[in-house]
Amino acid sequence: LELLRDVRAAIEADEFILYYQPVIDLESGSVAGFEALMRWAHPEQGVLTPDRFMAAFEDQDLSLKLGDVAFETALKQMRAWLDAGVEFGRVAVNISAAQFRSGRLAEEVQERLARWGVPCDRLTIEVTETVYMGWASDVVSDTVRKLHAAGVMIALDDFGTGYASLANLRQFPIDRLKIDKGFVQNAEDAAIVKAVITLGGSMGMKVVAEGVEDQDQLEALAAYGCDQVQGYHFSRPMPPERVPGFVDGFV
Ligand code: G
Ligand code: G
Ligand code: MN
Ligand code: NA
Repeated sequence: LELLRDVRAAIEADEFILYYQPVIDLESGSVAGFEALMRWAHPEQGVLTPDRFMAAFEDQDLSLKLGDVAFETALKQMRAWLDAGVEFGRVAVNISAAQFRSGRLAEEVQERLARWGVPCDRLTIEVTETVYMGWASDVVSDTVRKLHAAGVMIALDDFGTGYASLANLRQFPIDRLKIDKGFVQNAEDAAIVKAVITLGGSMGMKVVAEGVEDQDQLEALAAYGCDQVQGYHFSRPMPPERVPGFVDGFV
């Protein structure tokens, strides 16, 4: 309760910011884009990760407010990078279940993109398997369908940790399948990782491996035909001011 009160005050004080983690395209060897990850720039405790304020994402009202902050912050940042000629590719924003509840998320996102003058094809939305399979699947399906039709890319996050089957998921227009880092990091799950990459490819989705921390993991993923990778091996999530330098220095 105290945490929720503090989060509410911190939203008012603009203490929530986004860090950006690069997503690397293995075929071209270039930066495909960045995932935007929320951080709390706490005045006393420093930069906090979401595990320190997870309860806020579970609160309906606060998770809507944080969702607004994430979108506005990401779009403002993309506008600035576009103006400065920074080749950031696409930015992926994580969406929580609460944000679908209004039934107007697709319209809201398109209004925001238009307001900031950011093209739809600069944005990816990440939705977890649990959200797809959870509350009002038809609302989620309808929303992602509209966004996909407008050119926003749709990524299925944390794939393999929930209970969705690929057969269920065929009703959603999914562009990217993100294999959860748990599978990527466990050598015993190599067969699962391989199978997901093959299956994703045959369903017309690009597959992104999360949590790549070392060269061995990277080489295995490349051998399996994984399309894109993300993880500490390339970079931890970074503050936006480090993005232009990362893009310039990445070969
Ligand atoms: O960075 P990491 O500790 O950065 O993030 C932890 C979890 O918090 C991840 O599951 C991530 O998807 C989630 N998360 C990070 N930023 C956001 C956000 O802006 N919105 C939502 N809904 N979840 C987020
Ligand atoms: O949105 P999602 O649940 O996919 O959030 C990604 C989470 O994974 C974030 O907390 C991010 O900081 C974290 N992360 C990104 N790369 C790595 C990595 O290589 N190793 C580990 N342990 N965590 C990572
Ligand atoms: Mn994510
Ligand atoms: Na994930």
